[in-house]
Amino acid sequence: QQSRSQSVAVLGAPFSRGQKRRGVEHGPKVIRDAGLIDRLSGLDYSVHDFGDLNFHYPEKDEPYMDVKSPRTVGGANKKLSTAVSRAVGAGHTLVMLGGDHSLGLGSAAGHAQQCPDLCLIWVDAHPDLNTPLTSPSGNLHGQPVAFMLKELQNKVPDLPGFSWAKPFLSCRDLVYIGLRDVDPGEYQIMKDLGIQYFTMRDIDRLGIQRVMEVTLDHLMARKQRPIHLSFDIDAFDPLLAPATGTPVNGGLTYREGMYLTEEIHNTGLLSVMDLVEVNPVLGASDEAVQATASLAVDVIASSLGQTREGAHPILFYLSVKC
Ligand code: HAR
Ligand code: MN
Ligand code: MN
Ligand code: MN
Repeated sequence: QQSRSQSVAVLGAPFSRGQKRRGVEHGPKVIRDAGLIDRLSGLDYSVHDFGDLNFHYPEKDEPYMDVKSPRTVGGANKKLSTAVSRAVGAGHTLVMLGGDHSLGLGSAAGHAQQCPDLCLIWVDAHPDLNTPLTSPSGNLHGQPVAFMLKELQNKVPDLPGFSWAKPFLSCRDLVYIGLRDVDPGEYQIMKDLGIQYFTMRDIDRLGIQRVMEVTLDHLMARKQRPIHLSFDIDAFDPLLAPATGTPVNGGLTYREGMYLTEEIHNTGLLSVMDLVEVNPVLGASDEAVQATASLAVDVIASSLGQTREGAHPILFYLSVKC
């Protein structure tokens, strides 16, 4: 299977104001230091590292109701959306390195500017579907999907800093995988809108093979369309990905993560992916941080075509005649 684009761009978004725990802004650095660029180059892509975005921090950013840092998060996402749109418009397959998951909004919104028919696969322990009114924490990394969905338009108040963010996604074009920590408001929205989702229990019951089959059938039912993969590292079990802000027991195994991403690669439709919520400050040890960052690199490489079967170079001196 060929990927859509032979050129991969990597964009860092060192941003942490969508939640309370500092450190996740160092995600792009530790993921690069774990060898990301070499791994992608080894997959025969031409890799363009666009470096890290530089975010602007307003001096005063009072909460809006309970929602923390709305102008800061809104502004960072606006900037990210412009950068993502430009990279996709230039023909790159884009890898966005977070940062916290509030960045999923800017990334997918920028992608949608170029590809209005995109679909979204959100791999996460959490649906990140709270509205500013249902959020139990006031943290915007638990809310990005609410700002995307057209069906929630009249449920989401105008936050300062978010006037640029117009909903662009239909709830039919979204699938969640890996859920195991869902708030009451999120559950109600998922049920009311009939969003397709697979909890860890569903993965236990069906197996990851069936989950991916149903996911892709659901999203591609009418036609093939570009995929936005938003991968929160906390989808994995905390034993594998300890360096993250909101770990939840009972997550994806390594093999489930690799199968999931292999299947996405095999569609040939991956257009943008996010890898978010790696927080090196929260690792109990250097080994814990390295393990998490290295897992992030494996997820990205697998999404972009690294296989467990081995590479497929044509070694003429070995060619077998039959
Ligand atoms: N659902 C909780 C909230 O809204 C926690 C959500 C966020 N954690 C994340 N995002 N890492 O997936 O605050
Ligand atoms: Mn998330
Ligand atoms: Mn999460
Ligand atoms: Mn391939």
